[in-house]
Amino acid sequence: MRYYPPVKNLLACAAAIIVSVSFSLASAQSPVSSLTAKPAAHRAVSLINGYQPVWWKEAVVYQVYPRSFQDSNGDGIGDLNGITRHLDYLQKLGINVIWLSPHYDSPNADNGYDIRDYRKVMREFGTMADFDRMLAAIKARHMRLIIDLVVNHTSDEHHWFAESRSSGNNPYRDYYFWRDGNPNPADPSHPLPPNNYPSFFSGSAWQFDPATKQFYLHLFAVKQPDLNWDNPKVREDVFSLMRFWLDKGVDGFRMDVIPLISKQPGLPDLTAEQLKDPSRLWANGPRRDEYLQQMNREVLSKYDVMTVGEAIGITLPEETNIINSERHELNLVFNFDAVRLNRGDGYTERPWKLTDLKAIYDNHARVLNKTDWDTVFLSNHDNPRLVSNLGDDSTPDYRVRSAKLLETMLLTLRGTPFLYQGDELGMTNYPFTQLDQFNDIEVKNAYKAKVLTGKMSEAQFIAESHRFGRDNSRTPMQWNAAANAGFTTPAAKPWLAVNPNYTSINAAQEMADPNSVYHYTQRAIALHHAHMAFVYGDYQDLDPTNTQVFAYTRTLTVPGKPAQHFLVVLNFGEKPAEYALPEGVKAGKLLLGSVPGTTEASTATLHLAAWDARIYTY
Ligand code: TEU
Ligand code: CA
Repeated sequence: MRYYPPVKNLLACAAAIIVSVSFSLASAQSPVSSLTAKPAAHRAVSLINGYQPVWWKEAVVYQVYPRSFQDSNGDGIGDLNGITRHLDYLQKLGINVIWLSPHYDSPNADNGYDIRDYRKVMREFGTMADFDRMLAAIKARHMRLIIDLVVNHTSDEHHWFAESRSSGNNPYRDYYFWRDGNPNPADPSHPLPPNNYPSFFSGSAWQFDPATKQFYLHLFAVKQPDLNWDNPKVREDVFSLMRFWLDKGVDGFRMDVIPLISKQPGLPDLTAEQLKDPSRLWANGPRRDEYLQQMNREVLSKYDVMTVGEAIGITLPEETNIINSERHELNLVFNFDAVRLNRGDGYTERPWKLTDLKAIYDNHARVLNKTDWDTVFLSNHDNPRLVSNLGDDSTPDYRVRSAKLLETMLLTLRGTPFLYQGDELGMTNYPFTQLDQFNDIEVKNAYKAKVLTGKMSEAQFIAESHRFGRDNSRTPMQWNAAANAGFTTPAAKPWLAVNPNYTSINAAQEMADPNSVYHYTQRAIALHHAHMAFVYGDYQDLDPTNTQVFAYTRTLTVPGKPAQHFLVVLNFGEKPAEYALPEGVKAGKLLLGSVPGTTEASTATLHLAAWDARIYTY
C-alpha cells in the first residue's frame, strides 16, 4: 500500500489506511484540492508524523491583489475578469489556493480595505456575475479561493457608520467606538482626543465628528472606523456576511488585522513604552479568543474552510492560542517575524544577519506543537518586493538567483507557503524618486506627519518609502514586453505606474526561458506537492550559527516505510562558499538548483556559487 502518494488525496488515502481494507485506492488518485467539502469534525484520519492531514496544510497559496493583476476593460484598474483570464497561468504555476485581496464595494481610501458594502463587488472590479464566473472557473481547475475578511473596521461610508454617526441614540451608535474628548484648556471649543492611541497611518486614532460632538476610533485611516466587537449585534452581522460568501462556495478567509477586534477595556492611555513599540502589542484585547471561538462555533465549523489571520500585534506564543486546533479558532496566522526582520519603527531599516532569520524558524519549530500549523510568508501587498527586500536586485544575474533562492526557502520551510503575485517572476521594488509617484495612504499620511512638520527631510522620506513603502509590491503585474506590460491596454493609464523594468522582467519572456525565476518556482512548487516531507516532515537547521549558508533538512518517517530525507542548502549572498555537510547528512541526488548547469551531487562537501540554492534528496 502506498502511504503518501505524491499529490494525491491524502485524506482519502489515510482513511483507507484506517479501515485497513484492500479496496482500490482509486479515490486516492484525485488531487488534494478536489476533496469534497466536509466539516473537519466528521473526518476520520490517521496522523502523519503526528499531524492531522488536511488540504490547507498541503496547499500552496498565491495572493492576488486584484487592482494590479490584470485589467480586462482598459480603464487602467485590474478586475475580476482579468483574474479569470489568467487562471490557466496560475494552474500551470502549480498553486492550488488563491487568496484574493478585498473585492468588495469600497470608496478605496485604502484600496478596498475600507468596505462600504460587504455583499457587493467593487464596481471597478466588475459585477457579482463576474465573481461567480471567476469562482466557478477556479473550481473547475480544482483550485480553491479564499477571500479577504476585513471586519476590524468598515468604511465610513458603510451604512452602519452613516447611521451610527447620525445621532447619539441611533440603534447603530454602539457599532463603533464613540467617546467624549478631553478638555482642551488652550482652546475649549476644540476638545482633545479621548486617549493617546496613534493611528497606524499617522496622527491620532481618534476623529472628532461635529454632528454629535464626540470622537470615533480609527486605528487605521480616518475613513476606516473600528467596529465595536463587544456589541453582540456587530458579531452577528459579521457572521451573517461571512455565511453569505461561504454559501456562494468560497473556501475560506484571510482575516485582516484580526487580533485587533478586541480592544483594551476602558481604552486606557498607552504608556511611553507602549507608544514606542513598533509591533504594537497594546492593540489586541482580552476577548479576542472568545470572539474567534464564537465565530468558529457559529460559522466556520459548519464549512470545510481555510482561515488565516493576519497576526499583527501579537507574539508567537500568543498566536498558538489562535491556531491550536483543539481551541477551535483559526487554522493559521501570518507571523511577521521574518518579513519585518529588517525593519525598525515605520520604514526604518534595521540591520539583520542570516542567523537572525534562522533563529526565527528554529523558534517556530520549537514553539509550535503538532496541533498547530505554520505559514511561510515573506511578502505581500504591504511589504517590499521579496527579491528587493531579502535578496539582491542590484544585477540581473543576482536578481534571478536570489529570487530563486527565496522561492526555494518559501517552498521548503515548515508551514503552508504563501506566494505573492509577481514574486514568481522576481519582480522588484519600483524606482520611486518623488512623492507624487505614490498612491498609498500610508505614505501620504506619513509625509504630512513627518516631512510637512519638518521632522524628516524630503530626501530621507523618499528613500525610506522607496525601501519599504507598500506601493513597491502594488505596481501592475508584468505580463509581457508590450506597452503597460500587458497589464492594461497600451493607451490606458494604469492606476499605479508599471515598473520600467517590465521590458526585461515579465511573464511572457520568463515562460519562454527555461532558466527563469518563473520556471524555477514552478519546479519548486511541483517538488513541494510531490513530497509530503515538505509538508509534514520535521525541520532541522543543520548549522544555526553559520552566517552565510542556511542549510536544513526536512525528514518524514512513516512506520513501515523508508524515511524520506531532503536537504536544502542556501548560500545567502554573492560570496561563493565551500560547505561541508555535517555527519549523517548527504547531498545525494540533486532535485533542483538555482544556478543553471549545476551538477554537484553525491558529495559531503558543496561548492556554492553566489546566491546558490539547492534541493537534494538522500
Ligand atoms: O494590514 C495591517 C498591517 O499590517 C499594516 O498596518 C502594516 O503594518 C503596515 O501597513 C506596514 O507598513 C492590513 C492590510 O493588509 C493592509 O493593506 C491594510 O491597509 C490594513 O490592514 C488596514 O485594513
Ligand atoms: Ca478594469
